[in-house]
Amino acid sequence: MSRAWIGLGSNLDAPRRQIEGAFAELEALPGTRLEGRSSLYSSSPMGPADQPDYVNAVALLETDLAPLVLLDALQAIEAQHGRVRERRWGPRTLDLDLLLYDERVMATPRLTLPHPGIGERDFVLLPLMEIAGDIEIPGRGRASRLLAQCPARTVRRIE
Ligand code: A4P
Ligand code: MG
Repeated sequence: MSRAWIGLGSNLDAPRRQIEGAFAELEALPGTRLEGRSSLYSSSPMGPADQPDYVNAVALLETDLAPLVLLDALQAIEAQHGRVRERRWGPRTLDLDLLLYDERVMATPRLTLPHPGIGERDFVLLPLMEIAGDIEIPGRGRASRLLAQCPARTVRRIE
């Protein structure tokens, strides 16, 4: 079994419900257990400002699925939530990012590990640290140090 950390985000169509539904769907993936889930967090949008605030959270999975198979599964869940890809960093019903997969480091056209944005995003690092503690991000350093260096700090816990 491998450990995979998933970042969840939504800012359309009842974001909290989208995130709650996604936790249930992650739990139902084949060969996979939902081992942990953070609280829900709210944050101002990174990127275009003319979009609603986001709800973000992080899940820990124990899984038999290989990284690319897991990515396929995450994208299938996004599609079920009616995700439409328009502009970069634009609003979305559900975004599922594969943040970390064991200590794997890779950069391919479809998958980069760790997720390239992980180190600059308070809305990823804070929920991650809630359930992972001061985890080491391969090639980047400790989560607490990355969080201290984050440019904007708008994230807050909502439940
Ligand atoms: N991809 C490569 N590596 C990964 C990985 N580790 N996990 C590829 C997931 N996908 C990965 O992603 C584009 C492609 O990245 C995928 O096809 C996959 O093969 P996408 O989700 O289709 O595109 P995107 O999400 O629109 O673009 P991008 O740059 O990935 O956006 P992000 O990074 O997901 O950011 N503000 C707040 N406050 N909270 C948010 O959650 N999210 C975004 C989206 C913008 N602003 C936000 C938030
Ligand atoms: Mg994404």
